[in-house]
Amino acid sequence: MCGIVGATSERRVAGILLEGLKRLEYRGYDSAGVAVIDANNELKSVRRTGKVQELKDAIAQNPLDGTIGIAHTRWATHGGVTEANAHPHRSEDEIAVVHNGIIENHERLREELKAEGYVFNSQTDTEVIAHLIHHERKTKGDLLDAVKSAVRQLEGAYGTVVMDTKHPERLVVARSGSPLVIGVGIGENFVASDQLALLPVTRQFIYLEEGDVADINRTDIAIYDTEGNSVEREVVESDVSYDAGGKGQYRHFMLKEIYEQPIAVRNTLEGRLSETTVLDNAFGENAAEILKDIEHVQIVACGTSYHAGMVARYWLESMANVSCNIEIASEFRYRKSYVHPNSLLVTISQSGETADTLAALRLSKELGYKGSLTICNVGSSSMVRESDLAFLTRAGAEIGVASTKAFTTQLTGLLMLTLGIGKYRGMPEQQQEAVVHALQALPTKLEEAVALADEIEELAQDFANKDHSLFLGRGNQYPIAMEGALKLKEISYIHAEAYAAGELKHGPLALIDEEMPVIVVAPNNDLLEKLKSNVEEVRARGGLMYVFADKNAHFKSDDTMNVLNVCHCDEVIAPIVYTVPLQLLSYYVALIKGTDVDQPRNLAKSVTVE
Ligand code: HGA
Repeated sequence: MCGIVGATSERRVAGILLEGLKRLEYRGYDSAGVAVIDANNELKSVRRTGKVQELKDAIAQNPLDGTIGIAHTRWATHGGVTEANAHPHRSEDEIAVVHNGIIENHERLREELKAEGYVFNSQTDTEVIAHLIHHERKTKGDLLDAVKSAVRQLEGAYGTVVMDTKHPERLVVARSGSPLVIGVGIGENFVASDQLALLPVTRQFIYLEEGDVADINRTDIAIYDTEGNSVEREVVESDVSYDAGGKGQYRHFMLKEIYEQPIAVRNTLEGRLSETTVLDNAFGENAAEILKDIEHVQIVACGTSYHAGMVARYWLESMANVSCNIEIASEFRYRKSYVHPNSLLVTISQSGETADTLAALRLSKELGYKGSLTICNVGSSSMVRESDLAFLTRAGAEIGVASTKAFTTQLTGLLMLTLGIGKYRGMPEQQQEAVVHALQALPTKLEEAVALADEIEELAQDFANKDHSLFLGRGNQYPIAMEGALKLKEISYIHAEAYAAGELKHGPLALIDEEMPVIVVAPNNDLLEKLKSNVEEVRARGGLMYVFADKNAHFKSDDTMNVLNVCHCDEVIAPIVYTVPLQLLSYYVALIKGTDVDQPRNLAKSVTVE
């Protein structure tokens, strides 16, 4: 999603801003821009569609010389991908604005501002912010007052940074529904939508809260809450490490992150298990106070995280003896749902800033949940800060847009949550211990799964010129089939659908022919025989199958079936283990097709707009 960087310093800031944008590139974007106020007190800006590198090249030709500036990577929501729609947007060559989010009442504001004589140069919702602030500043005189008054008129979501030639030493920023963090420097200060952008210049951060407006110059930071009161916000020292060039020996971040899964999961487990069960405080201090009373779990998530939640439903109902619903956040937040007594709301998000999931979490506060828990990879995120309980996945920074290690560590956390709730709901001790042992074996099993890479690379050749594919699974492997299909779609652009294998005969069998490869996830569980019947249904219709099977499941390769043997593992961790070969398949297919693996077209990493 969009990225924001801003800086006010004694030194020139263009280099800092561009490096910040580079570090946010992984989030996905379609255009980028920088604006500075130069020594003649003039606004200078450069914008480009395409990659940050193109913006960098353009600025190398015509250097931007200023000690205060703002920069943006845009993922278009309103208006096409054009230079004119790229941020920063300007008003009367005095105000410049960058914005993440969506202004829902932009049409009405646009008409009102046009009536005041403002001329619009873009189709974006963002441009109304620039003109509105300019309009307010004309009457109020001061930039801070103008921004405060303008944001009161905005409906929707924004993280915005504003610069004004009439106040050339200040950045005024506002946050509502889209994250912003202030980077505290020595004799210089910064702002960004994600601390990763600022790690080369500072490790001291202030996380703005919802409704905050801040007035920042080189030496001072003043913050005001929604009521306009001056407030103090804690300065936090970040321990995040992120090497922007850090693909190591790997060709893509995605491949690196697939290979990192054994270690990522080891980190997820560390210090959180006893010999017999999970420790309550894995979910936060006093977690037991909430977990012990839980009678129902409502999971809310989007995309890959939603698939993790789907697997968790199988685990929670079958082992923790607790009922569980799972819903896509964008649906949940706009429907009136029934809240069971003593319900726990579980949100799942890599970034902890996913707009729809965050909105669902906020909504849940009014709905009478017993408590909320987030499964999240970013400790400083809004979701972690706003949930009663949090389980940090410790996957490390995930840069590839297509989620890999975030997903397997989420699953690991959710299996631990099954223990965390199950132990209060009569889950037999022996069963808890068995899950603990399976979890302890998981990193090694993931190493074995990753070692299938060469075989899968070969298999991938068969998919490169296919347009469609079908993924099948049963039970808790059905969501894994869905995740496999999502990965293939995301990075190779091959149309992929997943079905619970028992559903085949209710429609999708009509699609089967030799042009439609069928990928089957087949661990050795009690649904294996049922799955084998489904495989025969495909074979009888001339389908070509790729079966990812437990070596004890006795599938044999032949003319219509390619079998890839996956290591034998405990059934309870099989969904996590079988994820890896499917990730590798989509990676190698994308590689052969030559798509942009780490930044697939039209997609963004942290989806901070609804
Ligand atoms: N609505 C703005 C910003 C979009 C955004 O935040 N994307 O992540 C635009 O379309 O330019």
